[in-house]
Amino acid sequence: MRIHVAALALAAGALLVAAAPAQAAPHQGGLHLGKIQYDSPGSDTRSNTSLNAEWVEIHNNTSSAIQLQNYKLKDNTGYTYTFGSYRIGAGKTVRVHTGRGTDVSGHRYWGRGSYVWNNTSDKARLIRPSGAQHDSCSWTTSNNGTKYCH
Ligand SMILES: [Ca+2]
Repeated sequence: MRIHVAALALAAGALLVAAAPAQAAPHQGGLHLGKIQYDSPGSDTRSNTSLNAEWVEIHNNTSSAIQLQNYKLKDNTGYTYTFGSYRIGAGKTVRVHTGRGTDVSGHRYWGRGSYVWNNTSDKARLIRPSGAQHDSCSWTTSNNGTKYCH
């Protein structure tokens, strides 16, 4: 009888553990990779407009501003974008475009002359100034050009 009760308690515990991630699903929380438009719409002409339509968003889901200086974005090949001084406000998003442009609030420009994020499959990594990986997000062609990371 006792064993039976213990087994039930274990089963109930397992259910609780299984249920927990679903409640936290909408956002991973903290600072994280958000939406990624890895396939610039239309043909890949390498025009600056097309390059800038390829981007990665980083979302600050915390209740405080975060200084992103020396945070890095990195692809599978090892291409790296390093943030200069940029304070991302609480609940704010910054979009890092592949091409050239003038940095403004909410938009940073990598300054590349060619695409960085592979259309077939790739993985974006957000690296802390210490070099530790903070977040990552990968995709394949099945994501139809835009990946929503948590
Ligand atoms: Ca691309």
